[in-house]
Amino acid sequence: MRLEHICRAFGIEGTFVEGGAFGNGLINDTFAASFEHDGNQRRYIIQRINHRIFRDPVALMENVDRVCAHLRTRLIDEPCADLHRRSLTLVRTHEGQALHCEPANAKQPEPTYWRCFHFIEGCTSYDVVDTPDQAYQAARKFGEFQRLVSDLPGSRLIETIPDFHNTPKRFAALKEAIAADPLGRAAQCREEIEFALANESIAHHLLGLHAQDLIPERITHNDTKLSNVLIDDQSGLGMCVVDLDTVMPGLSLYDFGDLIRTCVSPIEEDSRDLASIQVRLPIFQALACGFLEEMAGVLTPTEIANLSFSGKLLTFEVGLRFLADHLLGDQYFTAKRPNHNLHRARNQFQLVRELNSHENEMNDFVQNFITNKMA
Ligand code: GN1
Ligand code: MG
Repeated sequence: MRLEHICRAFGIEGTFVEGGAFGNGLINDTFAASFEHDGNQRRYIIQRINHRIFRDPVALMENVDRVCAHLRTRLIDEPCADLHRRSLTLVRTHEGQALHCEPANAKQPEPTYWRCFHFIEGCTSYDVVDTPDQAYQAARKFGEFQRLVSDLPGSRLIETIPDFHNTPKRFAALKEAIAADPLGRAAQCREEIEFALANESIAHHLLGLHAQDLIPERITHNDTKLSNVLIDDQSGLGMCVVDLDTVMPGLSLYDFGDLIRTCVSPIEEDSRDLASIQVRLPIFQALACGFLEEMAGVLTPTEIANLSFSGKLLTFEVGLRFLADHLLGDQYFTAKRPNHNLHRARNQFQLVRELNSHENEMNDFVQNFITNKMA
C-alpha cells in the first residue's frame, strides 16, 4: 500500500510531501500525510477502516457523514469560535463519496476501505490524565457531543458493531471462549476467569434498567477514552471529539463509564503495575462536573444515580473482552507482546475492584453536585 496512492483518491489539493503511521488506536490503521499547496503545508488524516470489525464500511461512513454535518450545523447555531477545529471535516473522494474502496490486487487479496479528514492542528490527544482539568475538559466535550447530536434528524443511526456494549452478551462470549479454550490458555488465567464469573451481576444492571424504561436510548459515542478528545495545546481546552466509528444508539452511561475507566487510574490500561492502580477521586469529580455541566438537564434521575456505577460496568466489560480475546488468540485487540491481552484484562479487573471500593464516595459527590446545582 502506498499512502500517496491512496491519498490521490481524495480531493486533496497540492503535492504529497510526506506521510506515515499516526496515533495508537487498536482497531483501524491511521496515517497522517502532508501536502504542499500554494506555498502552504496542510496535513490530513487517512484511515483504513478495519472491515473485519466494522462489517459495513459504507453504512459506517453514512453515520459519520451525518454526524459530522449535524455537529457543524449545531456548532454554527451555538455560535462558536474555531469552528473548523471543533468537529471533524471529511475530505471526499473525487466522486464526492465519504469512503474510498481500494480494489484488491496481487499484494492485497481483499478490497480495503479508506477515509480522509482534515488534520486538526495545534491539539494533542493524551493516553493518561495528569490533571483534573484535563479530565474536566474531556468529559465536558463528550457531554457536549451527546447534547449536540441528540436532535440528529433522520432515521436511527446504523449499529456499526451490533451489541457493542451489550455486556451480558460480552459475558456470554467470554463463557464460550473459556469452554472452547482453543489454545489451552485458560489454565494460566484461572484467577481472572474466577473474577469474571463471580461478578456476572455487574453485566446485567444497566440493560435491566433500560428494559424497565428507566434509562433511555440516546445517540452516544461509545468509545470515550481520553485519547479520543483533542485538547488544544495553547488554551488546554477540549477542542474536538474524534473516532466516530462507534457513534450509534446507546446508553449515555456507556460514555460516562468509559471516561471513568480511562481516566481515573494513573496508569495505562495495559500496565502490569497493578499496585499503582487506584481511583483518583479528584479526577472522578472533575469528570462528573464536566459531563454534568452539559448533560445534567438532560439525564433522568436513574441515569444520574448510576453515573458512578457506569465506570465499574465499562471497566468490567472491557476486561471481559480482553480476557476472551486472550483465550481466543488475540484476534481482535492488537497484541504487541506475549500475554498482552491477559495483562490488559488483569489491569481492568483490578480497576473494577478499586472502583467498587470507592463507589459510595463517588455517589455522594454526584448527589451533592446535583443538589447544589438545583438549589
Ligand atoms: C478499541 O481502537 P480504539 O483504541 O479506539 C475498542 C474499544 C476499547 C478500546 C480499549 C471498536 O478502541 O471498545 O475500549 O480499544 N474499539 C472497538 O483500548 O472495539
Ligand atoms: Mg475507537
